[in-house]
Amino acid sequence: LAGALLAWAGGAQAASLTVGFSQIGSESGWRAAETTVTKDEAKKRGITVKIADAQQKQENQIKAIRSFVAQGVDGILLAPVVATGWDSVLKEARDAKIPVILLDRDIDPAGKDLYLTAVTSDSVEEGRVAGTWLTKTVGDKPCNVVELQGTVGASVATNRKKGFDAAIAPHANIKLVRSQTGDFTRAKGKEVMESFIKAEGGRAICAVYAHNDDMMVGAIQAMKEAGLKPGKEILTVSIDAVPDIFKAMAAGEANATVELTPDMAGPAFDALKAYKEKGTVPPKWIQTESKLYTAADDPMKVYNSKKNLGY
Ligand code: GYE
Repeated sequence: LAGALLAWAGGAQAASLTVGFSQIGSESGWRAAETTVTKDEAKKRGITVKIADAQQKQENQIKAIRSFVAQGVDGILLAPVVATGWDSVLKEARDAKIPVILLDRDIDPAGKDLYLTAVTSDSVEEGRVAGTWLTKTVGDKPCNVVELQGTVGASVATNRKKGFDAAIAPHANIKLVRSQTGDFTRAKGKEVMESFIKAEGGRAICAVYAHNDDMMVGAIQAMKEAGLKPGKEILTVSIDAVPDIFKAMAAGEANATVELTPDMAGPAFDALKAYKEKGTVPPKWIQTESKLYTAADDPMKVYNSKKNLGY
């Protein structure tokens, strides 16, 4: 019996996976939730996950990947801070036969054969959903829009701009008057919004589009401090669906958000397990949903339901 138990324990051990996760940092509430969910989803599957926080720097991500390769992990999750500059390090992982799965952001299309699959939303579609909501809400009134972009060079920043621009393009009454990066953080969102208000005059701004909710929360603060009424005088639409934006909606200070699940690791772990254990090759893209919420959707109820999602 002891022998059998030992053999069983040995077998179980051999089957459990060790995965390295090169995380960007904790710039937003969504990102922090993604990290929490990653730990939970690993635990559920008996996977050991090693998380390296890159503090927003690609060079730290490259170092982390090299260290995961040196440790001989079974797989690597990568949330790429920017879209370019991954070729050589991902080739090193491929040479070591360690599958890489992208989480929540893409790399340049040229790098397609350097990763197993990508778990992301359709970030062009997110921008389109946000822009379409705005065109419907504004109707044919003239509307000057300011935009807070995500991190420069991040696939999601490029794409969220692209989708939004495409949605408003046929509407001559809607004009994008200012657009600048707020790096996905509350502090920069607030700072950039303050400069927009100064440059345009608060009353000349009809709507704010932010590539994430955290920047919008900062922008809402800036508008209030300038004596403006976000959600009433100035429309807001952003992306992520973090709990605090629902609080703002409930207070009448925000109008709309596009939801992004923080559970990108769950599907990634499943794909990795199936690949390692059965040789199943996943589709190149595992797409998550993009759902619009507005202040009409019982924001406090949504706020409360977010609590067990890593927030
Ligand atoms: O929307 C934002 C974050 O890459 C999808 O990064 C992610 C984005 C997310 O910091 O809040």
